[in-house]
Amino acid sequence: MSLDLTRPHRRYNPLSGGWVQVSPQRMGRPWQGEVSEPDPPPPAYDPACYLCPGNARVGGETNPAYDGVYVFDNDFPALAEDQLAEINHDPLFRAEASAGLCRVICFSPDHSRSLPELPLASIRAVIDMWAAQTAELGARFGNVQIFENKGAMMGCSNPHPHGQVWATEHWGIEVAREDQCLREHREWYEGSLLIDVAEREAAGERVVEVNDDWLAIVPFWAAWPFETLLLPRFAVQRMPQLTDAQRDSLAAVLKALTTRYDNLFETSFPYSMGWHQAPFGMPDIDHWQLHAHFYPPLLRSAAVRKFMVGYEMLAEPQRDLTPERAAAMLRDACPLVHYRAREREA
Ligand code: H2U
Ligand code: ZN
Repeated sequence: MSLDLTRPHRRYNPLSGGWVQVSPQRMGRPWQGEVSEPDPPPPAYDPACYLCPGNARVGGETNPAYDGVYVFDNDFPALAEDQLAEINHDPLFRAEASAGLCRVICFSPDHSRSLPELPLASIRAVIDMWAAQTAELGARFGNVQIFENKGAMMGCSNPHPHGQVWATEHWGIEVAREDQCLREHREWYEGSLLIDVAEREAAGERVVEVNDDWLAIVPFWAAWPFETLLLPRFAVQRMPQLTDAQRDSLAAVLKALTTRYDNLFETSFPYSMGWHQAPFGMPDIDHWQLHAHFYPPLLRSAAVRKFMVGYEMLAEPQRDLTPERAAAMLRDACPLVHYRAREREA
């Protein structure tokens, strides 16, 4: 007898070693998102924005009149470049120096357009910058963490389209866990975990977006309601390895996926997203596969979010909406016309 996935069950995350509690029986009622009035887009230029071209930043510097992607050193970096490699060995109060640097990546000079609203060429330019930052910082640091925090709900106060890159000597626990899981999968099953997942999922019920090179799925083990995993359908460990054609097809998938997100509840969909790629400084990276995670907090509408509290803080994540249902909802959302484009035309 096989496991009944319509009843409470747990799913294993082979990429993190964690589990998620799934409670589909709590999804009895029909699941229609409340539609709130769409938020008006911000202006294309905001004189008060510290990321707009020509404006002063809080740190005192002035942004140039940039017209593409613009990167600068974070004026309030979380890491210091010059920390000596000291370790505090106290068994109870252990600490070590953490060296690294933090940069801010403005995706576009246009304050009003988030990633899905940018033309494909601009998204491609962001991808090229991600790859260039990876190559440059990978020569000096162990982990190059590229990410985007989007929306006030995720603690991002500025709608100007931007992401960040933090490069650190150490890997960070999420990267270290993935490294171990990817390595173990190769040892136990021989294949590459994420290539195997992409092959098994490519025509399945958890697909959100797919083209010849890329696949976006709500993973079987997703913890957040509309969490997605963006996978290459070919072997690649790091972003700088991507060819021109693979970067173009990535831009297309990113645009379609984030357009679906925004159209789902007709809101600029908040999330934290970021790339995982092979850490630097180790010789053997065959078990690695480049991929991106999207972790959006929304559950049922532009205003109703999922809270990871209570049982989830103390035991493990839980969800009612199944990943299969979430993928179907994202597939039903339009990938082509952004809701704000309709508003702009009106
Ligand atoms: P968010 O992506 O979470 O919104 O963070 C924006 C970053 O921009 C944040 O790390 C930096 C903050 O330190 N920042 C500057 O470097 N200069 C500024 O003038 C304001 C914000
Ligand atoms: Zn701005």
